[in-house]
Amino acid sequence: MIQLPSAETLRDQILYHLTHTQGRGEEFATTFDWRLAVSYTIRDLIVTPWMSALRSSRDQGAKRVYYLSMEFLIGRILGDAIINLRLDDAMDEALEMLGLDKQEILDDEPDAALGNGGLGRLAACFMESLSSLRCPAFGYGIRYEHGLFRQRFEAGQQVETPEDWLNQPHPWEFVRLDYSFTIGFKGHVEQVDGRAVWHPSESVIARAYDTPVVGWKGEWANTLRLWGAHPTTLFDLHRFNAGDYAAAAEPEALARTISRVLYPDDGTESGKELRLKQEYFLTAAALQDILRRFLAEHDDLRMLPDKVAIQLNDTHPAIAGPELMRILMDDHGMGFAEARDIAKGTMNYTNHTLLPEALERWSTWLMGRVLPRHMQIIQMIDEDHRKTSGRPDHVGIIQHDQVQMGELAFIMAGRVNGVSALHTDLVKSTVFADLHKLHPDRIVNETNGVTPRRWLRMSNPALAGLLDQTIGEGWTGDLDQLKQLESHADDPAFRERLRGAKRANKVWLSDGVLAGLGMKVDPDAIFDVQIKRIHEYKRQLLNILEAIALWRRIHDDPNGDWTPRVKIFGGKAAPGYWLAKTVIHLINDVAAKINTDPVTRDLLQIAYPPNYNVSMAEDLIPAADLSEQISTAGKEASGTGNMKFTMNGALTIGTLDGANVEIRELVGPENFFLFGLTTDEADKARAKPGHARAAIEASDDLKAALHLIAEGRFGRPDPYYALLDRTWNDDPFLVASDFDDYFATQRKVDAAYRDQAGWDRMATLNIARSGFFSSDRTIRGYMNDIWHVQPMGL
Ligand code: 26V
Repeated sequence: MIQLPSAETLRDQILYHLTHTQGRGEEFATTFDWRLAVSYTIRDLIVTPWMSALRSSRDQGAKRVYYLSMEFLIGRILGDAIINLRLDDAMDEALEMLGLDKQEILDDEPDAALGNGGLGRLAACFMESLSSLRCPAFGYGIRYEHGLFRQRFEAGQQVETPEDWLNQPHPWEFVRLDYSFTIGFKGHVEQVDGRAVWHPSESVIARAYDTPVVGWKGEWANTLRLWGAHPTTLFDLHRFNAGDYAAAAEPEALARTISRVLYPDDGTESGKELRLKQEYFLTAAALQDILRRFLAEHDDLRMLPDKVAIQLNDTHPAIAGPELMRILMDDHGMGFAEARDIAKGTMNYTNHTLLPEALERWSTWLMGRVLPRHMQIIQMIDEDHRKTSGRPDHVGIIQHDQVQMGELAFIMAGRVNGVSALHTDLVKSTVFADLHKLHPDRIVNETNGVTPRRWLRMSNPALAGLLDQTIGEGWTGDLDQLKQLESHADDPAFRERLRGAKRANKVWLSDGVLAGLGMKVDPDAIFDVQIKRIHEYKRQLLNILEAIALWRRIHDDPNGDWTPRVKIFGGKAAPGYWLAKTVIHLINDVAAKINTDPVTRDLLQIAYPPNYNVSMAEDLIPAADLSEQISTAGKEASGTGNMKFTMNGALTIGTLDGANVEIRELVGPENFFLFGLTTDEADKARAKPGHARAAIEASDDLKAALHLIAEGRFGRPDPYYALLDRTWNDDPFLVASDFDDYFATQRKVDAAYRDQAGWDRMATLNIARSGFFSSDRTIRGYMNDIWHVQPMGL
């Protein structure tokens, strides 16, 4: 057990850091100064378990886990660290003594938005669970100077501006000048005495920036090591002396470009050279660091698989296979087969998407130019696999002059995993069907999870307090204990308190985010929330069309028995994703019309706060009654937002897609609003010519909604013609086919919500049965099935 400091000690430490670290007197201190002083105070308390974790891992020669990810969507750190150290009460007291507003201090921290969406946020939850479970681990990523772009709306349309979180001191990181590695690109390969020698023609320095990630109860902290790119030569002195200052600074500018900005594409493979360089930069730096640490403790590289488990978060770092083989063969003189077996024994790959446009492919030309030696090794790996597996001709890494990174990752991995039961089945039967047949034991499932510390204890103190009082605090570190709530589902007093907690969260959201949009909403209306990246397959279009149809119905019968509803959207579109941007525009246009309609205003409202991010999710999820998980079946690999809503007592309206399937099974089908085609039915429907047109003709509600858009009832219709045309004539994501069932199911939601006791009972059972979706369970699965590592003793 760690010794917790008192409120007085915290206060004194904050004042110490304000003066001596921040260099400010109390009377001059801004919120920013105070926030840094508080952060340094908390950081001091994390450093102790961090150092002892690093020491004991080394002393015990522990096997370590390395999580390689191009994205870590961390959000804010301070509030989460306070919770994990269990200092919330003491800190409240300390800040009160100092006359400071805690919320204002927490809100001053910029989100670390080093990720696009689900894949990056999963990596952040995993880092927290790895520490909570005392699994020795490092996360490796890129220290992007600019995280995911900021989103504004202008005349209803998305406008992107650069994100700038490092434009101020970042108190959580430690720069490690001694851990700097040279990363080469391009150049040529020479054969010297039968060995290949790569002579890169460009190089940059990867410099380590470490952030400790503290686990629940503050007993253990692992390292998130983000690499920043720096020039090998600072500037060109010749050019400087000749007076050409811009040219003199060129080498520096070029090098830094590599860690300058996060690619915001999320699901479209763009084939850009800079992206490939970023991927290799992360991977090569991580591998040099992993081997440096391994060789400091062991001398036989054949032991690598016993001491090192590398997890590739999607194919983005999949160049790790060839890179590790290159080091083993070219630098350590190993033969191909031995190097291959060591690499395969060390590496594992997680697949996060089946969408063909998101599967990474690099032209052999680009790969050969940027990484000439790796291209050779990829060809050797492909040829070796062809010979040893007896595969059919259409299977292989290189197809049509492209390096298919999924195939490369699969072939170089000991284990390949999907992220939900359904997704893993589809991985086996679709993208990797041929490879699965050749390697039937390789693919395993690890259903995603989320950390209950951030997503319940921190973000929903009202519910967390009720849980503590009802079943004790043990659920925070052992989410299965939520099961004990089941016996309270029929207790009216408990349900009353649950409703009170939800209502308080709804009022908080209304007074904060929604009031900020100039909206006044009824906290007793259903809060219906869809927050995620804007993507065709996620079907925000289905949701907004339902809103239009409902609006029309209310108009036809304004005195009908309607259940008031506030629909809330949040999410960004990739800057080049035209269709997604059109959907954003449509949602805003429809909102502008409906929200000012005196006839329906009290029954239906639409809110779309801009710049959705982790912090906004923390405000929205606890206030949600209804969670929209309405992707076309077979398209959402897992979803993790769906799990957060369930834990926070929202009910789900959803399709049989991703982890929705498991959520529904666990909470019980009677406590889940299911609609829509299954994966098989969707595939069949899509194959029928004219499927969308037929569905639209058969649905008065949908037809009317589409006509209202085309008639210009929500502003000028011309921006929407192409979208409407696609919905009528193509509709690959089956918005039309699923519409009527969705609309009808929403009316069931309306009815269910009016039965308060019934709704609260369902909400209680959703919470009680959500324990499975803790990322602690997921990480235990990876530890047992994939990494073969044990939690460390203290
Ligand atoms: C792909 C690309 C392609 C190159 C440009 C940048 C970029 C960035 C991200 C991606 C992959 C997106 C895949 C992804 O985020 N998948 C999501 O993973 C979640 C965690 O497993 C899962 O819950 C979501 O269902 C799945 O969509």
